[in-house]
Amino acid sequence: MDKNSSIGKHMIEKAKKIALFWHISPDGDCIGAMLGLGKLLEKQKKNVSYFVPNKPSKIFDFVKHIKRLKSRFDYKKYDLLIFVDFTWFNRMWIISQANPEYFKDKPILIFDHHPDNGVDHGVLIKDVKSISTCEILFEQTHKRWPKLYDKDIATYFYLGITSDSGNFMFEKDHIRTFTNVLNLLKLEADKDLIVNNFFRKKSLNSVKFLQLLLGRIQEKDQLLYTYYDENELEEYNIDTEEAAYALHIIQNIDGPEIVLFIRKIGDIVKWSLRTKKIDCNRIANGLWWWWHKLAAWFSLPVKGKFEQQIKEIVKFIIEMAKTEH
Ligand SMILES: [Mn+2]
Repeated sequence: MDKNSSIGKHMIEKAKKIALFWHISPDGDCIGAMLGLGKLLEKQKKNVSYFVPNKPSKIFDFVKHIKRLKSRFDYKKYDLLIFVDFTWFNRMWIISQANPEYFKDKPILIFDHHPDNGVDHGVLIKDVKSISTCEILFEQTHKRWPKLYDKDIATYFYLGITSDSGNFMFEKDHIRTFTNVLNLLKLEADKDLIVNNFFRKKSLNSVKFLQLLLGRIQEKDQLLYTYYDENELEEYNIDTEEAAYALHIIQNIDGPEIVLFIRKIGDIVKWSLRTKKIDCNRIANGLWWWWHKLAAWFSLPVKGKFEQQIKEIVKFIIEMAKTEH
């Protein structure tokens, strides 16, 4: 990573016009990484543009300058393209599928912590041991540009670390994460803003939707699940991020070994899987596209009746979990 870090530094120094990209369904890490890095670049008199494949959730409306992000890429000439929090082109498929040729010969710099690969060119600053892209960015940029830091930048990077770590619940390198977070707090990261707006605040509609999904819970052997169809969100005037509140609640239910949260989005069924002890990496062999030890996400095309498809996959997962013991 060190060699690529200095190449990356050189690429940034050289570039005047920079486009930053984030992945589809941006999360707190992605948003914090884009806006934090973007502000650091703007302070160096760079011309920075921000692009997203789809609009961020309403839950991020509290984030300063969130409206700077444009959801339509302009395909103009940029000296440098920077991807944060993803390596796969697929994670921003709306942009890359519209004109994949555009990206083929462009200088690309990537900051990421996911294990996936798939970019055929570009300088990769990747650390899969890190809990978040914001952590990598903070470590890389604070020692390089300490004087450029301000309260906003510290708050952006704090948002990424706290959201990707589930507010410091997930297993990773605690000493590293807490050291970085302590340094961000010393730089006046606004922890209260994030706790109040990101972790505490819920709309009444999202609570009512939670009620609906709790009513749908099914239990089978050591597995618990609930589900919804995207079409149901409109009635409640909430988006998928707000609907994910149910996952945060059901994954903490005492008892079941595996928790599944299933959503039908267009012609795709998306699955979030959480386990207590069973290693997702092992039971998921070949089926998922992203996992760490106790969590996995995967997508399957809609096949037949939604509820029937759920039953079949649930059965498959129960069998996989059994073979592991
Ligand atoms: Mn991340």
